[in-house]
Amino acid sequence: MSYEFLIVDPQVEQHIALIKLHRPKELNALNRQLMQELQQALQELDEDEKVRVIVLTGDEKAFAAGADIRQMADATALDLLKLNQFATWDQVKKTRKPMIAAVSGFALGGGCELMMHCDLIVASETARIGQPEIKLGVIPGAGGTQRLTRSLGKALAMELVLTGRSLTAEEALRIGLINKVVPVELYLQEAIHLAKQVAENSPIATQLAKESVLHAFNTTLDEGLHLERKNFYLCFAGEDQKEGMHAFIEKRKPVFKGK
Ligand code: DAK
Repeated sequence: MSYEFLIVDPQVEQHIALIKLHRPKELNALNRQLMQELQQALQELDEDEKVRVIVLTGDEKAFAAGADIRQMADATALDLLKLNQFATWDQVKKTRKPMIAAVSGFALGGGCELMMHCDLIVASETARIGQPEIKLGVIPGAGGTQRLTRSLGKALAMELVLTGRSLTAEEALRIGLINKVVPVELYLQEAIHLAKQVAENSPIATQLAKESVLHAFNTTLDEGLHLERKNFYLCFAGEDQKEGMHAFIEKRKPVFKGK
């Protein structure tokens, strides 16, 4: 499958796929076609048994500077309702495999929201992260008000959403929005390195772990504990759990097959 606004490598390393947003002149602004292509690529990679982890990146200057303002500027509320753009974002949300964002430069508006859909985030020192929608007369539309509040609490989320100011990578790291900051020449390499650590583990367990952690944002403690327990039991349905535990007992490295 070839794409106009994405570069996809389903095997950048063993078990690791790379999706690069590729609309460089517009700072990877997320127009409708790009989002449809992303939906398609994520769906294919999520179904590809060889892929265990997906790394999502842009380029040095921008991860993504937000949804395409030119495409939205003259839309009416009914246009947006009919276009139902949330459908493409839903695919990002429902991707079961762990996703790692490798972020450099601008991650603004929809770009910040796309970054927050990822499970781990590695940023370059140049990253600028924020929700500037308020300066355009609107509010975040792809989860920004909810995900920032759940990650950072009310005070910081309010400040970012009401002022539109962006965070440096260091600040984002300090407040726990992202996982790592590295020099710009290393951000993609570091994200792939992190992906390799995840990909060494059982893909069944990593998917169940992802589902369980994300559930915590959406439910009561008792409900979350209930799902965790069920997912723990489910790990015992496959060979990977036997391999992991017997490898420990036999003092060797486990080889997980995703079975
Ligand atoms: N949309 C369209 N074009 C953009 C863009 C964007 N978001 N960001 C940058 N560009 C374009 C610029 O127009 C410019 O194009 P030309 O003029 O050269 O043709 C080119 O990219 C380079 O940008 P600049 O010349 O502005 O570059 P600078 O380095 O001077 O400034 C900047 C970089 C990132 C500070 C600046 O470009 C900027 O402020 N960009 C806009 C950032 C922003 O406000 N982002 C939030 C957009 S609203 C939804 C899902 C998601 C959303 C909404 C609904 N549904 C599912 C319904 C999300 C909404 C948003 O993200």
